[in-house]
Amino acid sequence: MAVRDIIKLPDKRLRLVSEPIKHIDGDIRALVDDMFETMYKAPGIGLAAIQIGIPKRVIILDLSKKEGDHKPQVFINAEVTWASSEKSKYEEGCLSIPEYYEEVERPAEVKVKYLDLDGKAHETEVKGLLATCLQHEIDHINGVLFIDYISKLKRDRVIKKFSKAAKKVEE
Ligand code: GNR
Ligand code: NI
Repeated sequence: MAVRDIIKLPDKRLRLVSEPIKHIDGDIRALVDDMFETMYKAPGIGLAAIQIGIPKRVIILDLSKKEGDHKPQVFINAEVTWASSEKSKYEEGCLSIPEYYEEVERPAEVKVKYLDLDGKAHETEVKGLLATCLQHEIDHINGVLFIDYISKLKRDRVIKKFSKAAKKVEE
């Protein structure tokens, strides 16, 4: 188990479309373990494998509120199969865009098809924070970021800020 580095804006790998998992083997289980360790340390409530530089369709979530009371969830090859026309707004953040928060409007309810870590198929209808987070993570595995839904002015501003910060580190 290991904490991995989380890649940040403007890293181009955040725009990759991640590859489906063909076999859930020991390598995938080890990846999931590292992802949980990385997410809990950050701390965050969700993580997609691409955020640690691995372009595979693996998502983890833990929406439990109390510290120490973990409710880990794993979604392999997740896809949205239905979205409500009703929308909901939530102030989102992203570990790959640290300390930046903006309100995002998304479908209030979605149906999501995925495999669990045993390779068993599920289809679940979700709403609330779970719906928001799952959509945020499924976007990651499709190369989409929450800033893609805000105004171009705000998006350009945040990209510029992170690009400057990255240049400073290079110097
Ligand atoms: O930790 C996270 N919090 C969060 C808050 C609102 C909407 C989405 C999220 S996901 C984020 C972790 C992350 O970047 N996952 O990709
Ligand atoms: Ni994110």
